[in-house]
Amino acid sequence: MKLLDSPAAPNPRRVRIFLAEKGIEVEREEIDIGAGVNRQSPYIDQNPMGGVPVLVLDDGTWLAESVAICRYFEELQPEPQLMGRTGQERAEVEMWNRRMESEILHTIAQTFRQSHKFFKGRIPQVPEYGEACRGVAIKRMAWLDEELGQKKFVAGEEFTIADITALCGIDFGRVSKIKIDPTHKNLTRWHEVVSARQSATA
Ligand SMILES: N[C@@H](CCC(=O)N[C@@H](CS)C(=O)NCC(=O)O)C(=O)O
Repeated sequence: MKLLDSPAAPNPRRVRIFLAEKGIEVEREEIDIGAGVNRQSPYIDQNPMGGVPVLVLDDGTWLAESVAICRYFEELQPEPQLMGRTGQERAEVEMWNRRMESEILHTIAQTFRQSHKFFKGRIPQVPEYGEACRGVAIKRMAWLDEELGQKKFVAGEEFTIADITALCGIDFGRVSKIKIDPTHKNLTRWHEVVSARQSATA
C-alpha cells in the first residue's frame, strides 16, 4: 500500500501522526498540491474530492478521508488503541474527533482557504466567511481550554485521534496567525504534552 501525502498540509499530518503512534511504516508518495496535481486527472478520477491524503491499497482501491484511513489502520492493528476500546468509548472518541474536526481544524483551515492565493481559482473564495471562521476558531479554542481543565486529553484520560485532529488544526493556525492565547493555561499545557510526543514530528 502507499500513502499519497503532502508534507505541509494538516490532513496528511493527521494520518502520519496516527501511523507513528502505532509504529506502522507505509510507503509514501508526495503529491504536488502546489502545482494542483490533486485537482486534475488522473488524481480526481480516483478521488473526486481532490484532497490529500489518500491511501492506495494493494488491490488498487483508493481510500480517501483522513479519518477513514485512520479507521483502516485501527482495524488492521488495534494497539495502541486510538479510537476507543468499548462501544461507548468509540462513540465518545468519535464525538470529540468530530468536534475537533468541524470546530477547530475546519474553521482554521477555512480561514486560510477563503483568502489565501494558494486557493485562488481552486475554490470559490469568500474572504468575509474566512474571517467569520477565524472568529469561531478563536472562540472554540477558548472553549477547548475550559474542557481541558477537567481532563488530560481531548476525549478523556487517554491520547486519541481527537488529540491528533486538534493538534494538526491548531498548528496549522500559524499560516493565518491564529495562536493559542497564553492565558489559556490548560490548552497550553495540553499542546506542550502532545507536541512532545515523538509522533508529533511525523
Ligand atoms: N476531508 C478530507 C480533507 C482533505 C483536504 O482538504 N486536504 C487538503 C490538505 S490538508 C488538500 O488536499 N488541499 C489542497 C487542495 O484542496 O487543492 C480529509 O479528511 O482527508
